[in-house]
Amino acid sequence: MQHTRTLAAIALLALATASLAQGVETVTPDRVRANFGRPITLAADDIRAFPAPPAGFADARPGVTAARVEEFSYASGVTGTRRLASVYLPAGYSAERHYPVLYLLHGIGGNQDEWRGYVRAPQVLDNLIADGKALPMIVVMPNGRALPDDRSPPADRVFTPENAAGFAKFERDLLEFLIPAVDARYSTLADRQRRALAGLSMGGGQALNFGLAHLDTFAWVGGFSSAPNTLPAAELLPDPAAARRQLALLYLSCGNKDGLINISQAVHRALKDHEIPHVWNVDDYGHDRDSWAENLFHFAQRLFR
Ligand code: FER
Repeated sequence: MQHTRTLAAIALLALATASLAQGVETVTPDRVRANFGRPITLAADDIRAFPAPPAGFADARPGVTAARVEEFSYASGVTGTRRLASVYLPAGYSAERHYPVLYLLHGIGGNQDEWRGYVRAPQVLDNLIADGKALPMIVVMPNGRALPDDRSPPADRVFTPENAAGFAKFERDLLEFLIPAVDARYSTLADRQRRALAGLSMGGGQALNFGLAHLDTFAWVGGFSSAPNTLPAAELLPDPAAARRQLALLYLSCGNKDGLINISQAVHRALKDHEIPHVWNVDDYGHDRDSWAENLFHFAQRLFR
């Protein structure tokens, strides 16, 4: 009897841990397929908030000095390892000046190179900064999978509870280890008004979950095509008045051909219900890099103003 009860308790605990580990539900290939395949219902306000960026906005432009993107490593007490981040230092970076910092988080299969290589974030930012449309800023692109082995998994192991759990564990890694290490190494403006957190897909869910839970650390938060790791609205916004008071910018975007749009729609609707000002930009893409590059273009221009 005791034995049966103990086993039942262990099973329950294992279930609870597995679902808590990624915030909402256990990741399995079937669930993921179902999530991407959900029917898309668009509301009247699910529309573009801004005109599309000019052609070439994410290409290296003659005459625009490219930023330096360097590899940064830090000791993590979460994983017990040294972990890597790609750090964008804007053209003309000087230790005599201090810069605001954007933390930019990748998707479920990516790593610290996804924003740099796949999305071409450095080119987007170089062009905006050269044109005076974005303020010079440091952009930290970490590895958001806080596991001892944080390499991008092979294709057949991307959508597993183990991989997804690493993304939840990144909350403490970011707050307790990465941010202090960045502020120690670089010439940062180390206060909430000068610190932003944004991400794409799995990283969008992380940015919303961690950013809204730590408004004392981040005043600027962006979720692009946020994944089902995004917490339910009631958990994301336990204190709507505090969010209203403390957020400098909350930015949500998704493509109207992305099967995950219902996640962002639910957050947008809750924000509307609570009268929390935010940007809601729905473009014509699917779950694509084009949407992420364009939304970085729109988001970066509005940061730290
Ligand atoms: C899911 C579907 C997609 C999920 C995560 C994703 C947590 C992430 C996709 C991405 O990062 O591109 O059901 O569950």
